[in-house]
Amino acid sequence: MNQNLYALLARGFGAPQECAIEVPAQGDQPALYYTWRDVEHASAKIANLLESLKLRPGARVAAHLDKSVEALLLYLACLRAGVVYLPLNNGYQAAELDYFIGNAAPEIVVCSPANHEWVKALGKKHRVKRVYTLSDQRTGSLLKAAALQPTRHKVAQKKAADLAAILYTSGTTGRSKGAMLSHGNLGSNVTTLQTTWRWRAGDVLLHALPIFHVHGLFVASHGALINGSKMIWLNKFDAKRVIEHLPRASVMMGVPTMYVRLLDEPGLSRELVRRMRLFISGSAPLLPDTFQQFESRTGHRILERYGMSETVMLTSNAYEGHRAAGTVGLPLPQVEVRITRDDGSTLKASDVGEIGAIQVKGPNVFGGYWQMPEKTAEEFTGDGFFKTGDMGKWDANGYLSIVGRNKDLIISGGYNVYPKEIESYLDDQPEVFESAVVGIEHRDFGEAVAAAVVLKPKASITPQALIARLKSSIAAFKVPKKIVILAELPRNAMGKVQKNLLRDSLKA
Ligand code: MLC
Ligand code: AMP
Repeated sequence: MNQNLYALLARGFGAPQECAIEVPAQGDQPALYYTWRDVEHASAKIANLLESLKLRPGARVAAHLDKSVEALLLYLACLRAGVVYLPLNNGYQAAELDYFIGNAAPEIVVCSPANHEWVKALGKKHRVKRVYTLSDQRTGSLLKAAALQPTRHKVAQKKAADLAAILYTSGTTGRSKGAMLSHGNLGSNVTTLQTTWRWRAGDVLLHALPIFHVHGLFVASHGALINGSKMIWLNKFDAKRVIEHLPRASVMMGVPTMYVRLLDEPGLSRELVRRMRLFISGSAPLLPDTFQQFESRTGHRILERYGMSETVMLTSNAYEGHRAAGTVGLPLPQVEVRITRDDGSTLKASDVGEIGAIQVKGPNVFGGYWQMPEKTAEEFTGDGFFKTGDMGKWDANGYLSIVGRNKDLIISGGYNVYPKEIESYLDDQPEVFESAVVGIEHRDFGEAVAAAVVLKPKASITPQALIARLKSSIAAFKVPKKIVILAELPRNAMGKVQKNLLRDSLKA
C-alpha cells in the first residue's frame, strides 16, 4: 500500500464541495473559502509543477513564507510529489537562511516577494535550481507557474521510511540540526492523535499557529485534514481575532503565550466558548496558574501535551480522564517513554517524584539529523531510545511532568533559542569581548532571552544599540529583550560562567 502521508490525509477529506478552510474577512479583505476540491486541485497543480521540474530523488523544497493557505497547499503538494518539505521560520534573516540553504541544499526555494532579492542571491550562491515567490495575498511566481498545470495528479508512491520533511531545530553548539521525519513518522502520529483527542464529525479547528513548526503544521493542520474538519484560518495570532472566531470553533491549539494573551481579553467567557470541546497547549510549559485561570473563566481544563520536532507528539493529558496542571500526561499509544538515572538505570512506576532524563522510542521518532551521523549516534541509546534532553518525573497516576532540561535551551513563546547561537552573534560585534546568554522569566513569553556583555577595553556601545544591531541580522524572537553591560562575567573556580547568578541579576 502507498504509505505517502498525503494519501492517508486525503482519505479523511470532506465532500468536494464542502468548505475545508475559511479565511475570515479582515479590514477591506473579503473572506475566502476553500472547498475540499480546491485543496485537492490546487495542491495537484503545484505537485504537477514540481514534477515537471525533474528534481532529483530526495530533492528538498525550502519554504520561507508568511503564513497562508497557499503555503499549506505547497506543503501538501510536496507530499504528493514525493519531494522533501523544508519549512523555515519567516522571521529568519539572510545569515540564518544562508546556513539552512547551504546545509540542506534544496533544489527549490519559495520565499515571499518582499525577500526575493536577497533570497535569490542566496539561491545563486548555493546553486538552487529555482527560487519562486508566494505572498500571503495569493500572488507570486509559484502560483503563476502552477496555474497552467492540470488539476489531476497521481500521488507519488512512498514507503513509510521515506523522508517527508526536514525540520531544523536549534543545536547546543549554536548550529541548527535538521530532524529528518518520514511519511511513517508523521502518519503514525496523526492517526494516534485523531483517536486520542476524539476528533469527530463537525469539528471546526481555529488555526492561529505558525505553520513552519511541528505544532501548527503536523499537529493542528494534520488533525483537521485527516478528520475532514473545517479550519478557520488566521494568518497571525491576534487575541482579539481569536475571541471573535471562537464562538464558531470546537478545537484550538496554542502555545502558553496564546492562552496568557486570551486571558487578558475581557471577552473571554464561558458563553464565548460554548461550542468549544477542546483547548490544547504545548511547545512550552503551561503554568498551573494559567491552567487554573483559564478553567475558572471558561470552564475548560486545557489539555497539555508534550512533543518535539524530532518526535512529533509524545504524551498527552487524558481526553476523558484527568487533566493535571503542570503535567504533560501519559505516553501516547505506541510511544515508549522512560526516565533514566545518571547511572543509566530506568525509573520504575513506583519511583514517583524522582527526577531523571526523558528518553523515547516509537514509530513517531525521527530517523536522524540531516548529514550529521555522529550527532545522531550521540542522541540515541544502544537500545534505540532518543535522548530528548528534557528532565522529568512520574506522578502516582503515571503522568509525566517536565521539570527542566539538560540542554542549555531557552523556550520563548514556544520558539527555541540556544544561548550559544546568540552569544556567537554578540561576540561577533567589534565592541564585545565576551557575552553570556540566559533565559529569564517573562510574563508574556514564559521565558525571554537576556544577555550580559563584557566590552573590549576602551570600547563603548549601549545595550539599545546592540539590540538594534542584532535585530537587523537575526530573527526578532532570538534578540535579547534585555542586555546588561558588566565589567566581567561571574565565573566559578573552574572558570565556568555561573549562569544561575547571571539569571538572578538579570531578573533584578
Ligand atoms: C514574537 N516576538 C518574540 C516572540 N514572538 N520574542 C520572543 N519570543 C517569541 N515567541 C517578538 C516580535 O518579533 C516582536 O519583536 C516582539 O517580540 C513582540 O511581538 P508580538 O507582536 O507581541 O508577537 P507576536 O507576533 O504576536 O508573536 C507571539 C506569538 C508567536 C506567541 C504569537 O511567538 C508564536 O506564534 N509562537 C508560537 C511558536 C510555535 O508555533 N512554536 C511551536 C514549535 S513546535 P519586535 O522587535 O518587532 O518588537 C514545538 C514542538 C511542540 O515546540 O511540542 O509543539
Ligand atoms: P522543538 O525543538 O521546537 O521541537 O521543541 C521541543 C521542546 O519543547 C521539548 O524538548 C521540550 O523541552 C519543549 N516542550 C514541548 N512541549 C512542552 C510542554 N508541554 N511542556 C514543557 N516543555 C515542552
